[in-house]
Amino acid sequence: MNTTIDLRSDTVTRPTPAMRTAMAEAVVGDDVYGEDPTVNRLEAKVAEVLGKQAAVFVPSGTMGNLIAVLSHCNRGDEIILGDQAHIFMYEQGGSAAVGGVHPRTLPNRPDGTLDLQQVEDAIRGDNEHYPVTHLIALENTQNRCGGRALPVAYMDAAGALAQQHGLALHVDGARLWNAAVALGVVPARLVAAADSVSVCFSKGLAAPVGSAVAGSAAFIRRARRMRKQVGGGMRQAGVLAAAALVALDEMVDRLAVDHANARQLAEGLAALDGIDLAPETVQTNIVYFNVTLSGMDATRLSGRLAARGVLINPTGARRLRAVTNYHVSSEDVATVVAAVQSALQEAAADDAVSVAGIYR
Ligand code: TLP
Repeated sequence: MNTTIDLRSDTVTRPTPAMRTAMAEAVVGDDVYGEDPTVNRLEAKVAEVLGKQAAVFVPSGTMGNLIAVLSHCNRGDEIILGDQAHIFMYEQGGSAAVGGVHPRTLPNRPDGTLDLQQVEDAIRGDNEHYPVTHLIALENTQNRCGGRALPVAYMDAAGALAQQHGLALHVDGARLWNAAVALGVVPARLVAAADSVSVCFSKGLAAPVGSAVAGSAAFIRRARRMRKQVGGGMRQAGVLAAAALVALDEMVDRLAVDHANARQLAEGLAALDGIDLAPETVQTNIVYFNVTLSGMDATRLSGRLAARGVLINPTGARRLRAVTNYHVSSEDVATVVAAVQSALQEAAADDAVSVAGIYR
């Protein structure tokens, strides 16, 4: 029996009973030969859901982004992306390290978008001093901006800008499902203007493993070659694709529950002395907050919460991130708020004791 409430990420979600059954019963074959019927079914379904010609199944979101960038760009080309983008922050600089692709970062605005005027200004002219700008990448939802959903009109405008300048647009849609649910649109509409999209099944949708990249048929042929090159060609991967199919069929609409729980958490935390957060900015399942209590920092608060059975990661000196997910209920959220309050009160009491100690 697991009594820990784990808000470190939605990546911690475990497969549902329906997924385990589907995995056990999956019809499989060698996917590198294109012979796994379950993988083929998943790829066709992902392409359809995202409104693209084709898709390729990959082990992780990181690999999906990497092969997408590598399939768009040659060595020395430049990608324009946000300074808070997962591709820039959390992928070990893979597109530069593996693909020789030069990152040109622009500040993400608090709502997760890039200023499209700044994007346009950053596009390089034809000058032999410069790398060749080839790609714009957006992230929807934008994780480090608090899981903000970038709206359809913005996505369309970014796509139009890319097209006008002969660039490609890639969307890191690890949580595109969350964005679609929060905005009340189908995923395909959100990425209609994108040339490629990566999506994940193993985060909010609770599948154990797996992501996909979608785009034109020609682009996905290149991406498939890149996947093989970086060691992502899987064999009887249908056991994983089977869980991803269940994820798409059964787990997308329920993300609204995670979003409601995140809002409840944000409102509960915002009411506490020593916590700073604007609950109205919480749109999906990610809640960033700052601890302002003097003498307390994010690592210490995280430690005190762990001692109370609540796991929340520090993401900065005073900043923490809590991610609601399939295993976290509304009652759990109430428990988490109470645990944060008690951790802060205990810290304040300890502080009072040590101050008293100084003057004794
Ligand atoms: N994000 C993880 C950590 O790496 C930060 C998390 O806990 O949120 N794109 C986005 C927007 C992501 O948030 C992540 C994972 C990925 C790509 C990478 O996916 P995986 O972990 O499957 O490689």
